[in-house]
Amino acid sequence: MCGIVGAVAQRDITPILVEGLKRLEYRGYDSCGVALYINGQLKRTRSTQRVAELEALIKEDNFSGFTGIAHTRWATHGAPATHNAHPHFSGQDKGEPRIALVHNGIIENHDELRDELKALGYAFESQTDTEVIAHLINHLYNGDLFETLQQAVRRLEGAYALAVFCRDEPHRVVGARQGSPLVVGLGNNENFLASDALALAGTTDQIIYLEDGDVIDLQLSKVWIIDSHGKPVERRVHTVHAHTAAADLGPYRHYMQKEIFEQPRAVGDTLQDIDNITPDLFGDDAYKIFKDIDNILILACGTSFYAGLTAKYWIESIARIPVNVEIASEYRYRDSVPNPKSLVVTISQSGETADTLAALKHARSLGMEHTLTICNVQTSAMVRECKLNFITRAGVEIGVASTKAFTTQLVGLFLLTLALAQVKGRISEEKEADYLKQLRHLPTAISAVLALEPQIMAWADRFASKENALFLGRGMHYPIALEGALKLKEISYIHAEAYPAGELKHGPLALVTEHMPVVTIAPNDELIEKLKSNMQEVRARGGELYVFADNDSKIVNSEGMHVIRMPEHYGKLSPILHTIPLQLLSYHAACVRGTDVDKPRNLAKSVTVE
Ligand code: HGA
Repeated sequence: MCGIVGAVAQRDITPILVEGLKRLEYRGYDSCGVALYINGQLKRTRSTQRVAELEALIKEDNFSGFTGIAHTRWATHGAPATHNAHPHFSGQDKGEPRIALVHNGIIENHDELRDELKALGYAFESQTDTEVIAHLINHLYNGDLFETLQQAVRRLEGAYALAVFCRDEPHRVVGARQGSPLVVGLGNNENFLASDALALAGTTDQIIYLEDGDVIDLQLSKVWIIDSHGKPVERRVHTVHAHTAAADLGPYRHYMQKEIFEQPRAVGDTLQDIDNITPDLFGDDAYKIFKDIDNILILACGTSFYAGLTAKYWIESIARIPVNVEIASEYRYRDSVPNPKSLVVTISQSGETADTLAALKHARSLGMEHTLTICNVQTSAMVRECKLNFITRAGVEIGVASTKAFTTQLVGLFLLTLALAQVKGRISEEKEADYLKQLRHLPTAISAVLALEPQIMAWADRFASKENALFLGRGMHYPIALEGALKLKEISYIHAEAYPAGELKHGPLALVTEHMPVVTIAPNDELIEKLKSNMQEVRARGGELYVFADNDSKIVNSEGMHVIRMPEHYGKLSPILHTIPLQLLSYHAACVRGTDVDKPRNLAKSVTVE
């Protein structure tokens, strides 16, 4: 999702701004722009094309400057059009703008502020919520931009990361953070702001992670932070070895395909250094906290929510602790009954998912202090906000549709299951050792499933002409069916729904005709006979079944029943293996349909707005 880069330096910063935007591009955006201080004036260029086009425009206009800000926008208020793209200007009274501003997030009281500013004579060029902040700052401006921003943010409701500069103070960029990520990059007589340290890779590795409520003053040789109480504050400087987002595609056509094939490595890395199961894998206090809790509340969104649903089956069956899994954006706004003995588990690839962060804060405000996150980014807000954590080692995920982040989350959640079972005395040493052995074998087992790609491609050809699909699973494979349907929707735009197979007859069977492909996850577990009956119900209505069956499950190809054989049944870890063919099916169906696989329409990576 949208990105911010800002800089004050004594050299031309346009290449740094453009490079920063390019590094954030993979997150999805619909327009971009840059503003610079050039010869006493603020100049900007904006585009609804890619950052490469913006770069060309910058060259064409011969733009260069020492101070500036840049943005990739994922529209929330106002269409993705040039006049809505950031940076926004204010103070054009004498023809020359005074304030330039970029914003990530949503200002909830923008209507009220707009009315107020209109009454003061401000004219609005855009339909964005952002433009009100630019005019508000211009209206309050007293010659000191930092002081002005501190005053301005007091009027804002909602979420924001801001970078602002002013024609009258050319060696200064100021910023603020509330609910949307923002970092400072420290240089030698130059300083930077960005929505993610990744944007500054190659420019500086000295990073300060700002906290909610921080307002920041960035000058050439000074960085000054005021916290939410208005007090000056020192924040720790981290040395961040940021990885290059624009990683090589290698032999792959898309990042998504590359990331699907990286899963043996990602799962292997996530398990690296784990010699035995111990609560310490989640932090020093984990033993004490796991002892104290009597239930679990998992909060997440999208694919991470489905990882949470899978974990419910594992935890309740192995650790015998009751689990509730909730969509973060629902939980944060509903009346719930808090239990201080809950372990609140958040799951987020980026660790910056706005809804999940807000849900976590909500849970804490209700007195639930035991918090744990499963996250792919060590330096994220989620990791900072939770007492315990488990960092997956998927590596940077560039494809918007999550693949390796999901399977490594499942690995983290299975380890959590075992650690909880151990602390609660609900698992024998032998069983624990047995599960650990299966986990260690996962990379090899995943590689064997990846080898099925050619067969899955043949199925994808037939899928590509469909507009609807059903996914069926039972038990702990039902969340995997949900994830499979989500993946197909996201990247191929084929409408897909997932059901627990036993639910078919309660409604969705009405949709089944010879035109409806029905993808079925059929592991050889205790539910297989029930599932076979559900499959017959589909066949009896002419539905075409595409079945992923374990080698030992005795389901054979027949008319209307296409079967791909997976390796032998993988016990409790089977959901991880059954995820892989569904990823490949969606990926290849999308390729046949010619969609933009890594940047599906309307979607963005790291969903940092509500
Ligand atoms: N609300 C602003 C910024 C959107 C944003 O943060 N996108 O990721 C707008 O619509 O321009």
